[in-house]
Amino acid sequence: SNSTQNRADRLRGLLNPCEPAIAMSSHNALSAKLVEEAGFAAVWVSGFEISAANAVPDASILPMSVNLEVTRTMSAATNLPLIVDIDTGFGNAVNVAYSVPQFELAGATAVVLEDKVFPKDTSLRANGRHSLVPIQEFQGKISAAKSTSSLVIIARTEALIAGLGQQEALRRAEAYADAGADAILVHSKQKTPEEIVSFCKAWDGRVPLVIVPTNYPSLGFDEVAALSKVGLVICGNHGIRAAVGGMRSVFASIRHKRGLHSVEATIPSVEQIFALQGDKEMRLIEKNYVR
Ligand code: SPV
Ligand code: MG
Repeated sequence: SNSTQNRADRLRGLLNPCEPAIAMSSHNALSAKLVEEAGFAAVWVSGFEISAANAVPDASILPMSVNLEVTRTMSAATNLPLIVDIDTGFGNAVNVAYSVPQFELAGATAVVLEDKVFPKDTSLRANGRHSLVPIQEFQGKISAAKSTSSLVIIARTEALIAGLGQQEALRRAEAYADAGADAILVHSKQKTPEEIVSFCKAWDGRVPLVIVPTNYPSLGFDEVAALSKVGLVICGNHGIRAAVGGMRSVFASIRHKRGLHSVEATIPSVEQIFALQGDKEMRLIEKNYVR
């Protein structure tokens, strides 16, 4: 079955520090289907990607309803666990107690809640606004998420992003695990893996870690597995970057070669898009029921 509980149980089983699961980013139902087709274990419902797909910055600008609708359509289109980025939870613990059950109803499997102040700024931007809420306040938000849903709750600390150092990152990660988080996402924007590797080595393993190696792509999945601390690796924004790269090159070619001939053999056929849309299934319904 494909129920929320079923996907949550599957995801808990996947969070194995000896063999980390890999989630691929996505911003709509079609890209989520491509994540599934490629064989990834889970879909990362990226706030950055959904913002980018709407041509706005990743800074608490879109209303929650947009992310909810993306989650709903993905849940209908795929069988994979959906790890949904809910940023700060759209406010304080009261907002979390409202938003998390909404994402559960929409088909989320896990939510990732980060310790930034609302409205958040995106993590990877140089000189971004990275104020964090106090530890106790964030523990309250984790408890609110746990007590209002049966989702996998992943608590994310931005302590390294904010430049507060490993001790503060560890202090926060421990406090969030103690508040009931099922896993801890620790984010880094260093261009090399040392900061994250050092954090992983210092982590006592009370819950699995989650990492997003966008800025330190030299850290391969096998090296992550060898650390025995990380249960999930998130590929943070490769769906939208692939989409932008693909469209740019096809659009430029059509403009400059003055016709569609230059790209026809290199892009997916219309039939391939039909297949992703579930056209075959619809034809069957048509045959059986349309009179
Ligand atoms: C996202 O993909 O929305 C993330 C990861 O939260 S990052 O953009 O690196 O903060
Ligand atoms: Mg995000």
